[in-house]
Amino acid sequence: MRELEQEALAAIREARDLEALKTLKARYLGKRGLLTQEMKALASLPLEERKAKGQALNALKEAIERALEEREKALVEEELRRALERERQDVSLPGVEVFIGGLHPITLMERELVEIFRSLGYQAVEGPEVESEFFNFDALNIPEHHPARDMWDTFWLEGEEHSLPGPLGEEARGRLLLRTHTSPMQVRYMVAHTPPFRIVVPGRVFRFEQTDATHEAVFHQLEGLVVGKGITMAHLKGAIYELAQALYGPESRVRFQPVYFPFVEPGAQFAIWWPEGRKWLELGGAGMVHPKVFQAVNEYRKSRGLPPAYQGVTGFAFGLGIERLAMLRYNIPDIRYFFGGRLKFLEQFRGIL
Ligand code: FA5
Repeated sequence: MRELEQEALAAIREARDLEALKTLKARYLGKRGLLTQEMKALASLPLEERKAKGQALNALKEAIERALEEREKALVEEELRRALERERQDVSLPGVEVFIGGLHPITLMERELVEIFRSLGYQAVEGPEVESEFFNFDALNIPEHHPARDMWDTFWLEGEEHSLPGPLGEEARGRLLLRTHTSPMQVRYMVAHTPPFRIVVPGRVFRFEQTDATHEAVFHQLEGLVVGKGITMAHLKGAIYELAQALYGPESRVRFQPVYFPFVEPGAQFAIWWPEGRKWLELGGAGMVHPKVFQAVNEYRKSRGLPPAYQGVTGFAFGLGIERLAMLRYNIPDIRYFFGGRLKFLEQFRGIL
């Protein structure tokens, strides 16, 4: 029996896991276990011997049970300790950077400009990038074969099968093209609305042009249009002045020089004084809406059964390039970076929202 005891206790102490412990329990205490068999054999012993051996066997059974219990507790604890070790997390480790996108610098600049004009009471609207010849040229007093069309080298769409909705949901007239400026939205907006109003139109425009560090075939403009009774050139200058102040602070100034655009009279090109760089930035064209544009709008409205609405009013319009301002704002030396599709460039604007 001593042997049995020693063997059992040693085996239990060395059991590697709960499974092994279970096997040992069956081996000693199970229905056909070693100890159980010894107990059964008691019946055949003489009384005195039976009593003494019975006590000893009971003591051994208790000892084995206790040993099993202890070992089980130890194994469970061990397993828990190992699990904790395995799943340990070091909260002091530096985090893994999560990629979040950012806004494109042109979008950032565009939003900044729109916000400036919104604060001056302008509403922002958008027009289609595929445009008809009528809105991009004819209605803006640039008829076919007019030399002024050469001011804008155009990407034309091929074929006759395309159709495009006009400002009133009707089919737009004329051949289709990629708009060469945001000015066609002047006509679209006027056809569908009545004055007075103040709008800005941000958007992408296209020109069939050789590119260089300051010229792209795809770029962005912000158009402005204000129409109402008694609107004058002074209001135009005031609007551009407010833009300059908002962009470059109280030291900034504005400059207007006469220039020809078919859809304004008088027409001007304007520049803003950039105090930090100590230079004039040529931003775009502007002027008073040409009577012929109002006339084209009235005629269009009439053909759709709408009253003229553009009589006895005046208006000013401007159109400026957004890339130029973004290049200064973000210190970008070449306009071709914007849409060159290089991640290294774009990643610099990560997280700027
Ligand atoms: C126009 O597009 C006129 N629609 C502006 C206008 C609107 C005049 C309303 C009067 C009334 P222009 O072609 O000059 O004008 O272009 C305006 C501005 O767009 C330019 O001053 C310049 O800042 C920018 N721009 C023109 N061509 C390019 C180009 N290839 N790449 C980048 N920016 C350009």
